Amino acid sequence: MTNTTIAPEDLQKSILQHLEKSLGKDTQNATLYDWRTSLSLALRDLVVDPWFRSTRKTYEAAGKRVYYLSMEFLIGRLLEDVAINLGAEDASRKALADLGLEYDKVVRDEPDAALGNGGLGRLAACFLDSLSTLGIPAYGYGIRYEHGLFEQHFEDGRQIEVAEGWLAQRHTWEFERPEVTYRIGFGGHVNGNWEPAETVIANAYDTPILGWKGRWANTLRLWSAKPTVLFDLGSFNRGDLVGAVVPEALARAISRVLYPDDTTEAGKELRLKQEYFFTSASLQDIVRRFGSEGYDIDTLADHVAIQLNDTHPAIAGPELIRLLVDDHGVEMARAIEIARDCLAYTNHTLLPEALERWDLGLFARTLPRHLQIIETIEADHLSRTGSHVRIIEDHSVKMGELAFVMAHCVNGVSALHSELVKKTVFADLNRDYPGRIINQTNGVTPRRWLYNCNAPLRELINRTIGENWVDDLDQLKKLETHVSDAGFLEDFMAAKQANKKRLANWLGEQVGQTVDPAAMFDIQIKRIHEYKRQFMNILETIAHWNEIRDNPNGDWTPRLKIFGGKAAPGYFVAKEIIHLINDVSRVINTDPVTRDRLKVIYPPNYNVSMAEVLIPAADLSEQISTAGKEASGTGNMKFALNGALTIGTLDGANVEIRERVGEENFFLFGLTAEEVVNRRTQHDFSRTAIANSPHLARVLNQIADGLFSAGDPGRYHGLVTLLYEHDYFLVTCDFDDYHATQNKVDTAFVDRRRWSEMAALNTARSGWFSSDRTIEGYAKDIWNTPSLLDKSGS
Ligand code: NBG
Repeated sequence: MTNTTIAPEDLQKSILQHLEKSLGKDTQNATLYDWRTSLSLALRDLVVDPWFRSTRKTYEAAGKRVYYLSMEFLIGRLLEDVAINLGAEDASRKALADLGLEYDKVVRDEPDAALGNGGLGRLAACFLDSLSTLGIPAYGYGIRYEHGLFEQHFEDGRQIEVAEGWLAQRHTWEFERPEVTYRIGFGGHVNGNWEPAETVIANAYDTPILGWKGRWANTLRLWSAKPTVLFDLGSFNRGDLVGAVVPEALARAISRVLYPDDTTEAGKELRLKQEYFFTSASLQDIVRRFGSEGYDIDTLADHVAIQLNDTHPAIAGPELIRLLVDDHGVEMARAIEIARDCLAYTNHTLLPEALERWDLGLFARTLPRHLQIIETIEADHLSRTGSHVRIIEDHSVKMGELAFVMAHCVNGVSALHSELVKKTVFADLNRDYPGRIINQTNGVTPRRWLYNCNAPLRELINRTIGENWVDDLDQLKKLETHVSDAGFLEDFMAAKQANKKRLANWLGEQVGQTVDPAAMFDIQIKRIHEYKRQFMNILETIAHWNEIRDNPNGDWTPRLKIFGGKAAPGYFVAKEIIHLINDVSRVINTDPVTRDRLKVIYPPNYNVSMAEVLIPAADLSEQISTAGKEASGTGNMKFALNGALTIGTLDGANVEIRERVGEENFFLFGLTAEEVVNRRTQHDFSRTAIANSPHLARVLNQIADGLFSAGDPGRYHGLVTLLYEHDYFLVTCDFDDYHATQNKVDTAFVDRRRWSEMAALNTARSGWFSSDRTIEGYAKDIWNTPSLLDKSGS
């Protein structure tokens, strides 16, 4: 074990030195930013050693590296991550305290690195953490967006998007590599060789990703776009000041912003360029590194495992073939084989609108050489398999099919999802390539999502079963024997209560709302989408409100409903749902009859750091998607791990969570994936469901009458009509079961002993949802990459 322990005095010395020498400040003038940066630099110094050590070991082992290509890495803050992995949290606290500073305040000053939209990006960040913890040599490759995911503000309850600016401040964790650059071409013609019309430079920035106990560190390499010519001096000298900066502006546009779409295809030329930009830079880098080790190009797949995180980097197939054929003289048929042996693809959604397709004209204009190669890939695929599945069809290039055909392995992200991938989106390709589709159920890193975000529970677990669970999460099972112990359960609930108090304070600070920490904290946090059914949740909230008003002296379990999440800026219905939630919250929270029993809060700008405060405080986790639509979910795992009970459908990883925590410790409701498909074929299913549900009918009438939109009664006409006419996500059909199940939750919450047992069992039985387990699965089943940590763990 090589836990880098550092004495608080030494750390303090280093902090002060960085304050002076790296930032040019003295203690009198230092701001919070200066202190945070100095602490970060002092800790970063300690990361360099394990980082170099890992690189040396990787070269010595001469084995295989994993390359994780992802358009998104939703990292959040890094300071605490580094501190805990170094075992330097206490030292940091102490060093700062002696300088009159509070550690928690300093770490909260760090802006979130929000280089992702949601689950897919956060999964990539968890995977980096696990790859380093497991000591598997790996690089994450992505884009260094200047602006991460937009900031969400509410104006009169409506979502307003504001550009995010995490790089306005120095990003302390990265190392710029001005010498690591590649040329990326676009457009032009192919006359024997590809002659691009336009070229930009991809420039590398490296962030070390440290694993648990500092035993290993991998690299996250993000690409920034730069112009080949910095400045057009000719234009400038002619007095054309704007024209002089145009080339630079155009080039930089490529890494300027993260597309704020979640599961819908952007359909923009810039997006295609972004995808090719980072994929090409990464592959050039991979091939260069491989070459520098002196291997024969024919053995590339023995040393290189490339994982495509969704279809965004699917251009990797043709690009790798292009590099092999055009630059290394490999014969085309062999190049296709080599590329396929290197590549694997993860599918993250079944929503048809999210499977990328590029207009053929746009594609041909932007990547003419790649189009030729794709035609060859397609011909090869058709002739080998006799398949009728085309990659180029209906005047478009289908990236899902391309990724599938060019990957030696395709995986889904939960057991149910992987089966549906086989039966639906890739049914034909599954027949053409039997066995190619496998499952790797998602996971989450226990370092961030339990150890760091939930100190009270962490301490209780450490006291009860020791500390080895942090990188061996199955050990949480040992807690099961304590669940019959009343003292343990009391401590478990005390930890939950401490987290709820912390959240109550946070809500007071952030949204100026006072909440009762004894109420049930019921939380739904995720992107706003029709299939995730925040709509159903708010409708049920109104039904519950009605019930309390009808019987104000009833014995109601007090509830705090919390919503969090952003909508894609162009997703009109999702934005209407946000507006409705905010309108409903205003009415309910000011109702003197119900106010002590029901409250709805929607803090704006949900992000990773907010999740870290919300999840440990949850009693109830809302995982209520239409069955068959949520590929996996990972928030569901974080909640269960932190001792929240789930109310959920049989969708995504909910199925596996329920199997593991036990069906008696999970509130199940709703149609199954199969029933959903059948129900849609029934005539007028939503009108029938509404007619049969007095609760729902009443709620919809209230909304339609403008009860929540005084002065603008027609505001939600569209949303209500949607349910009557095109309730594709079956809100109306699942409503009654959801409502009845929520009532069961209310009753269950009152039995404190039983509830605490159920909550503790959720924690004890969620160890399997560690992303360490997921990565071990990928390493064994897809990559064939062993850990390079010694048996002793160093
Ligand atoms: C999301 C799914 C989630 C899943 C994550 C990570 C996309 C395209 N998909 O259900 O919606 O948990 O991926 O696999 O963002």
